[in-house]
Amino acid sequence: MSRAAITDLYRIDDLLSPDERQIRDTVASFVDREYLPHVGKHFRDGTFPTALVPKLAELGVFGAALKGYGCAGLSNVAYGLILQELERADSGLRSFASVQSSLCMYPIHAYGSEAQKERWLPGMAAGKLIGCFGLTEPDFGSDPGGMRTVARKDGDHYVLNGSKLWITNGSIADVAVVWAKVDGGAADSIQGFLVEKGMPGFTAKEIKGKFSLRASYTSELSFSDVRVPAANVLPKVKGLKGPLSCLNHARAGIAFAVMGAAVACFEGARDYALSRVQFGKPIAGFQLTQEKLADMLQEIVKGQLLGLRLLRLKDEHGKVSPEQVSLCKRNNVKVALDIARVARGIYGANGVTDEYPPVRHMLNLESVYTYEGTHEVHTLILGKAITGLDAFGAV
Ligand code: TGC
Ligand code: FAD
Repeated sequence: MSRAAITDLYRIDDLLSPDERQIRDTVASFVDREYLPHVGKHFRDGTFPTALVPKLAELGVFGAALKGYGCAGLSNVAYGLILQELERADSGLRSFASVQSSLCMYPIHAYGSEAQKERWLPGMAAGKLIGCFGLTEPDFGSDPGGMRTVARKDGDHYVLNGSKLWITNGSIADVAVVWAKVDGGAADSIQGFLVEKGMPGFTAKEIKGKFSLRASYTSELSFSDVRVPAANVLPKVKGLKGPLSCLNHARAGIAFAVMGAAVACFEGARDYALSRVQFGKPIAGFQLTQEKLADMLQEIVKGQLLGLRLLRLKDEHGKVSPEQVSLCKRNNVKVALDIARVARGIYGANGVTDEYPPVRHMLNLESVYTYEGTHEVHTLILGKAITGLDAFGAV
């Protein structure tokens, strides 16, 4: 059986349309050719491959599932397949695409004025403008409703003060979708502001020292009396459901995407185990190694089917529920992380170097386990859906 055939043991390919297979294969070839030979150096140097952005745009990657404004208008399944191929290379590349598409273009598309859509979306789809999404703050991560960033109305402007932390793409973004409480209100006053690079009082500083997602820029955003025109407020949504609905969109793609990292680790470990000889035979011939490979493949097949079903539901119904998303994000990120760890072990000492991919994927997936709702947050979202009881807060 060929390598591709064993990875797709359940012929999940047959469940995809010809168009979906074609875009998946196009992005896969691009990643193999343009990024895999260089990803190790980017990870080691802590740099993001900005030169790939316009090329990815040409393939229709950014805002792929959005309609109009220069976006490709593909299915959510196609979008998920694209993300999976980017993730197979590195979660950093996939994070860039997730944030650009689901967390910046999506809110502008769903909640923006016509003028905002015309101004930002075509440039973002073309990869000429970069976006980021500022929700998390130093003291409010899992509990964003407590945020302290505030916007005070002042004539035809809002005056923004506060800070956001751990913001992907922050230091390279042309526009930041920043969520803030308006006029000292509660969580139901939260609105989205399009803060533009260069606005006086707005700074974005890269966070150094990450051992995870090194080939991705993560930043701290600060706002000190930033005067944002009222025309830059997203007019069609108010309250915490604004940012959370964007997360729903992003999490669904990520939940499917992480299977790309799992596939990279599985295929790499299988190849390595077939070629590495100890005690006179390939380590793939030992039963203990075979059990590891069997467990990996089993979880990949299950995760692929789960992710595909989630995105098909999204295509069929136009949306998916938070608990449907949580189940898939919670399962697939955990199994991808487990697979990366086991693959790392199969490579022995070689597995701790960046010459082979598993340790890079393993480190990246630690961030994915935490961002877009931690594993525990998704457990509690499911727990609430199952029992009707909210286990999040103090009350
Ligand atoms: P709660 O009272 O439950 O809800 C407030 C309002 O929001 C609605 N809602 C949702 N709407 C759409 N999608 C969802 N997933 C939603 N979840 C809740 C809800 O119906 C309600 O609406 P309304 O009309 O009644 O006002 O809010 P809560 O304060 O109890 O919080 C719930 C909780 C903990 C689940 C939520 O805050 C949460 O998900 N926390 C995790 C925060 C998080 O995921 N942050 C991610 C930041 S962005 C990021 O990580 C990007 S990583 C880079 C990359 O993607 O590559
Ligand atoms: P905390 O919320 O402080 O959680 C710490 C621990 O406590 C976790 O294990 C958590 O699960 C647990 N915990 C919290 N509450 C509960 C509870 N009720 N019950 C049980 N356990 C609980 N944010 C953005 O807004 N935009 C971005 O672009 C972005 N990009 C990121 C990129 C990277 C590389 C990383 C690492 C993070 C990024 N984030 C971004 C932030 C991310 O969303 C947050 O880190 C995440 O929401 C968790 O918040 P926290 O780190 O403050 O952890």
